[in-house]
Amino acid sequence: MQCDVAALSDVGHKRSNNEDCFGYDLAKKLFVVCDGMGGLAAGEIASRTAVDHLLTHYSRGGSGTMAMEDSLHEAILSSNMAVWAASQTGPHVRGMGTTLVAACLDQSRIVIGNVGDSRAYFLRDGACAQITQDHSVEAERRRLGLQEDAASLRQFITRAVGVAESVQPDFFTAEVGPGDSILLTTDGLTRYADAGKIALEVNRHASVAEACAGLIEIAKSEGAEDNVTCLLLRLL
Ligand SMILES: [Mn+2]
Repeated sequence: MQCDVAALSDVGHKRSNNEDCFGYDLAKKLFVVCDGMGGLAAGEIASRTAVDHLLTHYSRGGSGTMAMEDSLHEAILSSNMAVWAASQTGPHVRGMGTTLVAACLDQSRIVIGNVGDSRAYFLRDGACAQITQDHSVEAERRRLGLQEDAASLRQFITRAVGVAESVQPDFFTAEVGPGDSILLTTDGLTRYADAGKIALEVNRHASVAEACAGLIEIAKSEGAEDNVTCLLLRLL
């Protein structure tokens, strides 16, 4: 299946550096967005390391959806080891980590893998739905039916790539067809735009590049307290 892709990242209005990172490989049909964390430049190193490593180490073995999920799983575990190993090289990078949301495609199916609170959304026929579940204190308490405590908890993520020797991604699989779109994005957008707002913005634009720019503009018009990144994929 052929696809159009566009991606944009913006430092936002409050941060001095951009710890978000994206990458894709159209030949492998692999797309990824990461949001790094750690002191000084460590967050940037973590997210860049994870993106680069995933793109390099993802290779489809076998055929079928399970093989695609297995390949993505292996590549995420490998990225985790790369960030973890890098974090052991000195005090300036100790404890660094990153969220990761990745999508890979074959002829008719998409597999999404995620760690942390960067998200994948699925858009079809003008509607938009969140696919991934955040690994954050706030989201996990809500899933347990507990009262939402405070926005102050929102920033705490419960899983990240590179903070330990092992990591547990979640996976989601869907049948996809021409006209469907997938958005990979960081919390720098999702704190300002829910699925309805994302659908409205994406549907306003004919091109994926303009839609990405429009989504970034929503975050910037709302204050853009964090880095914001969008990767939008449209199936042809
Ligand atoms: Mn962020």
